Amino acid sequence: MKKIISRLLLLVFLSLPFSRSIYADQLTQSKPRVVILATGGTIAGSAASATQASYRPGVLSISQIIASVPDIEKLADLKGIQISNIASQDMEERIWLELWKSIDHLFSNDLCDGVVITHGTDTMEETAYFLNLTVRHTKPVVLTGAMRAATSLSADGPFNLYNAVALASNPISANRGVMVVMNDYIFSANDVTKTHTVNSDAFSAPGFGAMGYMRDGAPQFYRENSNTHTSSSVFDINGVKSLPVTEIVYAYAFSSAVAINAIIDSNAKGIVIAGVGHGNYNKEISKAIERGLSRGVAIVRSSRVAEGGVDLAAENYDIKAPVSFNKNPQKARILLMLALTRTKDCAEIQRIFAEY
Ligand code: DAS
Repeated sequence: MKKIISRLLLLVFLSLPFSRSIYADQLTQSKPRVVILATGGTIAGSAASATQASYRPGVLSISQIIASVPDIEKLADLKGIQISNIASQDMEERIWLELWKSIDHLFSNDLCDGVVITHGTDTMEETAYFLNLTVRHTKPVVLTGAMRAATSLSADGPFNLYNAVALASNPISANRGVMVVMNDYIFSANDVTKTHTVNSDAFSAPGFGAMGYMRDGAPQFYRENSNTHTSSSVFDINGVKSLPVTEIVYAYAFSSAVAINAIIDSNAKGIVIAGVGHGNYNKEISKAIERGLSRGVAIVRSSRVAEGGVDLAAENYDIKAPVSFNKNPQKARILLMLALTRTKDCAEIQRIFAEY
């Protein structure tokens, strides 16, 4: 009886003019528009044979890469733009600014519904985090790459790209911050990092875990990205030609202060300490930090340790350098660069690290 009633109600609903148009729209709805910005990396890599491990990154064009992925054109109306074709260890500030400008133009003029960036894996987390803090829109931006060259047996790039386009095409992906898709996992740009040098399962988010998972071309989200990002970010880099020079100093047993003092004497505006343990360092480094702070260099304490971050309850130091909380050194550097476009005040920098 219930079935008959629900069928009758559906027939009544579909007989109404407005529902027919809605229903018809859904049937004939045009595909989402996705732009793929290509920068290079292993996903564009080529090896001498399908089984050789070594390869050259940044060889194939984005049109060749798209053509190598069956069914990807069914997901969205695709447009590929070749921004660069480099190994991402050679990433440059000008490419970051060009990516930002391209995405801002595409979204501000409603020229697409989502953006995918193909990128080398070595610095993918950094480009993703930079865009997570500066692309002030809600539409999805998804980065992906590969750990095996495009010409390799069981290359992982084609399916990573398929997943990235599927994620960027899905309205449910909006307002989640910049994301990274690798090996079926969806990661937040906020906490993803590369944790294996060569394995195809190379990314994780220590202490946070993946944001979700791609299955059959659809995202299953486990959690939200709780830090401030994208459309809620204060960082406006429109018109910025270069970012404040910010370097990283790695701490280790009986580390000298040669590197940090050289950076202090250079034109650096900021330094991140990749400290041992809970953001610790020896007396040599401590003296150099004091010297840097007295010369107006902004210094933030992070840690070389993969998980746990650095909070203010650190060992007794008389130094007032802000801490990075859960930002690893390479991400703390990006946040400090952007913070320095707005302030040099220690307390304000610390507040920014607590929010982003
Ligand atoms: N060197 C690596 C890079 O371009 C290759 C890769 O994994 O994409 O980041």
